[in-house]
Amino acid sequence: MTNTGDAPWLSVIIPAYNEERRLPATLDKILAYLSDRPFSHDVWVVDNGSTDRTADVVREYARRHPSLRLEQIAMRGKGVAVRTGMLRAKGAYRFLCDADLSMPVGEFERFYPPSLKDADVVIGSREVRGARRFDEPGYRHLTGRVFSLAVKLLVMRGFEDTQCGFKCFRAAAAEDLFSRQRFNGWSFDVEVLYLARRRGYHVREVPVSWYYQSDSRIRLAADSFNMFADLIRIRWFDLRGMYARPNPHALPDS
Ligand SMILES: Nc1nc2c(ncn2[C@@H]2O[C@H](COP(=O)(O)OP(=O)(O)O)[C@@H](O)[C@H]2O)c(=O)[nH]1
Ligand SMILES: [Mg+2]
Repeated sequence: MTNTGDAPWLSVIIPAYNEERRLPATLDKILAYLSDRPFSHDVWVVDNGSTDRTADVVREYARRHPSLRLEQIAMRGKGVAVRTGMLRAKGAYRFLCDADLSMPVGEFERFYPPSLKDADVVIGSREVRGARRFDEPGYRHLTGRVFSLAVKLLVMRGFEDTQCGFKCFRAAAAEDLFSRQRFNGWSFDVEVLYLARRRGYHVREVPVSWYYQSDSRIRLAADSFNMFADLIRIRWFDLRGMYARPNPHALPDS
């Protein structure tokens, strides 16, 4: 079933930066999977600043798949791309999915009803019991664990893996959280989860089977430094009352 104007049940949001190579396989799997589901859906690819054929790939697929949309914005960063998708999409559930689809698409259903009925936010985790990781180089896992420790020390306890690229939000939670969060880059996940806690949403971590994909968009040294700085900014922003009301600039100009 495809969406014909009314809000779909599920909106899938895929941030994409120079993903012409990884996107086709991902779109094939997701679109095939969704077309067999009993619920309505749409899929949003949010491209900001790709210098390859990412947008053309999406346009080609959209000709055959009316549920697929291309959203293009000028500002760089995964955070602003995800925020734009989360606030523009209308799905009752809004599902973030990285362009490299590093988890079997069949595991999508762990993130929404009937699997999980009363969670507002469901996040994939590569660290909780039942999770499996494949092919990940030791240094990447270690970097992830160090970041996770920094999150615990500087921001909040209780999450083993804030950075997994699969997260699902009930519509009201998506709108509330993404209209408040500020980061445009990689650390938006931590900020959103901090706000989710702070605002009393029911957050669940579910295990995923995660397959490491080389060819990351992360520049490990430079991005790690910025991400640590952002962790400190979260508490500072909160102290200054910046999360008390929606950010008037949450949606960038197209
Ligand atoms: N739209 C957009 N997406 C981005 C940007 N940076 C990263 N992404 C996307 O974020 C997701 C995760 O990136 P990836 O390179 O797989 O990171 P890793 O899995 O943590 O190594 C992918 O879907 C990327 O295309 C950006 O600046 N804009
Ligand atoms: Mg990845």
